[in-house]
Amino acid sequence: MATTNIIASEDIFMDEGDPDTHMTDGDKIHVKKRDYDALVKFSLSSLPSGASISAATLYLYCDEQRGTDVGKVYETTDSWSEASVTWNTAPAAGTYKGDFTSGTGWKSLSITSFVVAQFAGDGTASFRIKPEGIGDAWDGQRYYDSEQGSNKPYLAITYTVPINAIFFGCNF
Ligand SMILES: [Ca+2]
Ligand SMILES: [Ca+2]
Repeated sequence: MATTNIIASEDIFMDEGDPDTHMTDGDKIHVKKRDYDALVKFSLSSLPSGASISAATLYLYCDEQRGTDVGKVYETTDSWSEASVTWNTAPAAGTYKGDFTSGTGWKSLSITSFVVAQFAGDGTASFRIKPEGIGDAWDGQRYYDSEQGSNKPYLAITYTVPINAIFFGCNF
């Protein structure tokens, strides 16, 4: 059994009210009822091939809670870049994974089955995080992104590498 923390490779937020403008990367990432969604991407390439993932948990650090709205986490696709994505070019939210809790501090959500599928598939896992509601309010959460000096978004992964995979990986 091994554990590893994988820091986000890309993270950014988009503004529905300014849908063709790219938000400044390196700012903290927001989900706000009016009008922000966030994207976070992780490369799974540092995991050994043949690894069997038994648990994967998404962590983001919330430093601002407005109102009671929390971030709702959805699977999404990987064809976006923190250097250029806008609201209008961002991938749509896919399957809903669950909610973060309200309040500041580390937020976490178990996303094991999605990470297992992405590791077996294209090797990259992306999430779109949306506010709980829509409407004329700034309610929501703000998180550190990976350009910040600390508290970066990460995946905590627990895995095993089968003995036969280790042996067959060697050149005897
Ligand atoms: Ca970023
Ligand atoms: Ca993917």
